[in-house]
Amino acid sequence: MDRILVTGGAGFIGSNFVHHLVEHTDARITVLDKLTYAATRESLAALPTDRVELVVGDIADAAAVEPLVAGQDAVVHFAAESHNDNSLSDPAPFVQTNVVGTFTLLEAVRKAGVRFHHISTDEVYGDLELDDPERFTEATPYNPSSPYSSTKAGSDLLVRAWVRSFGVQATISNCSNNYGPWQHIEKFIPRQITNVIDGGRPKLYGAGQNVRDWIHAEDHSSAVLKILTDGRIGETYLIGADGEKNNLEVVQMILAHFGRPEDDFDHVTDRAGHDLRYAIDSTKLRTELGWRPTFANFEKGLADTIEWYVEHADWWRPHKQAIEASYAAKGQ
Ligand code: NAD
Ligand code: TDX
Repeated sequence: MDRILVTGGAGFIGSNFVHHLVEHTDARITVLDKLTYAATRESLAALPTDRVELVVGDIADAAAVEPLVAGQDAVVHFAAESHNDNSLSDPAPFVQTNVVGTFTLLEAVRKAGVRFHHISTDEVYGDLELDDPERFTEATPYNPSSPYSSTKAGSDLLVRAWVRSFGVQATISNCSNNYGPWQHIEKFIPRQITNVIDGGRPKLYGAGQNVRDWIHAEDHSSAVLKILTDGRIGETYLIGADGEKNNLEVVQMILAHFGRPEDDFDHVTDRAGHDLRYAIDSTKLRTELGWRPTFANFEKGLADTIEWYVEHADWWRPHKQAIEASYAAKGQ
């Protein structure tokens, strides 16, 4: 694949993926990104301009999307509204970007006959009990809880229908919670790291017993590239790195890193409809495609990420106060 279009490539995971492509392939990469509040041009700034081009545009704008898609060997689709809490305050952009945007891209790849990989989330499967011995697999029924996850579920189903009805050459991956550099500070791990750096206290929703299955964004990227090159058309692959931790454990790891007492955090108002536990069984990806994560040690990956936020305070600090004010207005 010589030419790859990456939608949402100026966001957290998309930009990590663009870095991964530059390092591990010879492809020329076009990033299509609307540059919403969640995007950052800085994340792409160090990349060679003869390999990576940024086009500012909306994935739901067919007139902008179709000519861009037509010249590509593949489209890897990360662009989305991605934050559950925002989807509870205002679901409209989630429906527009995640559903209508994905539909617009599918029509473009259908017309141009271009390979498509759709990035999705484990949240489409709903949640698990804390003591459930089962984890999510590709056969788990869809049962999304939030406006965000329901729009991601809707977009996955559109992709499946376009494969079956129109023969679109597509694959889907559903990944667990990512952490790593360039994650927006509205999200759990960077919010707590930056609270502590600035001398504040982490904010735990409810009792902090909710479990997330953490994977480093670099491991997500290597899995997506593997599926793009070796995955079977029409298939879904779950991506996860056996990283289950409850939120309290993660907060206490962050506090310990800074030498702060383990109870130096606040309990705040819980998220409405808060999913209890996500957990991924990635056997299919590992056995069929031979993929393995490289960040096997979460504590080490988290420590690297904390140091990254310490070193990149110029990037996040200008936005910190406004984000905390909007959480505080909701009692969070
Ligand atoms: P993000 O919010 O950090 O970045 C999203 C990017 O998409 C931003 O650069 C934004 O400007 C762009 N975008 C938004 N609307 C757009 C539009 N209409 N047209 C063009 N660009 C638009 O998100 P993220 O955390 O990097 O997530 C990327 C993808 O991975 C999403 O599809 C998300 O559902 C999925 N995912 C995320 C996680 C996670 O833990 N963050 C886990 C599994 C799957
Ligand atoms: O301040 C907080 N305190 C807190 O306890 C925040 C922001 C979150 N939380 C909790 C809620 C969740 O249990 O931490 C957990 C993680 O929260 P988020 O970072 O908002 O992630 P989550 O809702 O799990 O969704 C993420 O993973 C799946 C991504 O945002 C999605 O895009 C992805 O699909």
